[in-house]
Amino acid sequence: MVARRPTRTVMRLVAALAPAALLAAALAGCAPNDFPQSTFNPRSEFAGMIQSLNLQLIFWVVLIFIVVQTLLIVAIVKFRARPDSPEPKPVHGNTALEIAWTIAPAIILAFVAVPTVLTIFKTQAKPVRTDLVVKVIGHQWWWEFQYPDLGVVTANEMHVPVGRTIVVDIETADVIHSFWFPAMGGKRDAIPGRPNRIWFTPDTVGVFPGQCAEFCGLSHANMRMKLMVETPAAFAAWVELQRRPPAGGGAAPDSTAAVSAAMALAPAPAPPAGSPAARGREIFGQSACIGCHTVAGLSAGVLGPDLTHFASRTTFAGSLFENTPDNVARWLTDPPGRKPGALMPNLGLTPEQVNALVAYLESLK
Ligand code: HEC
Ligand SMILES: [Cu+2]
Repeated sequence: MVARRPTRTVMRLVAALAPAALLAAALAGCAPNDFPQSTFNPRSEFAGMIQSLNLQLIFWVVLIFIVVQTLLIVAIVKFRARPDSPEPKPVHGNTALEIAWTIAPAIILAFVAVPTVLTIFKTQAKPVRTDLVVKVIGHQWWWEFQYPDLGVVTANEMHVPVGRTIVVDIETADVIHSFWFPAMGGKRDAIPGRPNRIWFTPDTVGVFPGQCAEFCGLSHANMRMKLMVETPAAFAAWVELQRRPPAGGGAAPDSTAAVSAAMALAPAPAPPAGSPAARGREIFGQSACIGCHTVAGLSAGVLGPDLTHFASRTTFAGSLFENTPDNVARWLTDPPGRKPGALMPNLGLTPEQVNALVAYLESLK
């Protein structure tokens, strides 16, 4: 029995629709706003250089594609075998042809190589200006940001002023990570024992997502971060807040005490005695938290993120969760259950302890 073959009409329909379907699939990649981590939305001079190189290469690639496909189609149609056509003449040993198809690719490669190498030199060069230095330290699986000249330490959300050249010194506390904000430009690895550096000048105010770009273990995909590009005034206000001693008192770090005084910034008021936040502070100060976390004036742990101004951050745990009381409560109840492999253990806290701790953490503005 002969299998039924699709009718000609069906075949024609498929042939007509296939290119349309392919085109639709290809064009779906062109909606820039649906892909916040797209590399095609440059927002700094560094990312602009990569974009321009990319477009040049795409130009040559498309040109080559069109030329080759045209020749191929012409050859198929024009020289196809016909019932009475003679044997084709062999071209083996044709010196002119062989020279041509050696030189042509060499020229094409030169058009690709020269802009590529130039861009590598430009993006690897020393920064022309340094307006702000940020030291970023990759940890399994979160990011630490230190501002050595401002006395600020924070995690997972990097604040920078727009239009200023940011020099980022990249280090790691454990394995290899890679620092990558697609809107700002290329990736740069955080390698043990080998400080790395990248610089860029953000040109647009906004929040840009980033992410570790070098596989670094179980929660590599959950090692995200945010770049908050702010007006210089908003950035200065953020810095002021970050330098303020935290709620709950404790001394401000020495270097910042004088500055806060000069800025007339009073320490945030301590949580009123007997309040859930005060109870939370007490639990925090008496449990394992202080071994891993810093809250200025209270503890000095360095295994986990600095929590001095935890409530001023919009997300936590590698920018994985929105910073809401519910999410923080769920986190404290079982960190590795919320984020696979998280290096903060489940401390077996009771719901009362969790609620008090959440109240305390959310008071750390
Ligand atoms: C053994 C060390 C350790 C202990 C003990 C510990 N933590 Fe953590 N904590 C971490 C690490 C590591 C992270 C980062 C986890 C990640 O994002 O993968 C973290 C993250 C956090 C975060 C999210 C911070 C952010 O901005 O991303 C909070 C809040 C937190 N811990 C609170 C606490 C509290 C409260 C306690 C005490 C009840 C505690 N931790 C005990 C290591 C610890
Ligand atoms: Cu990583």
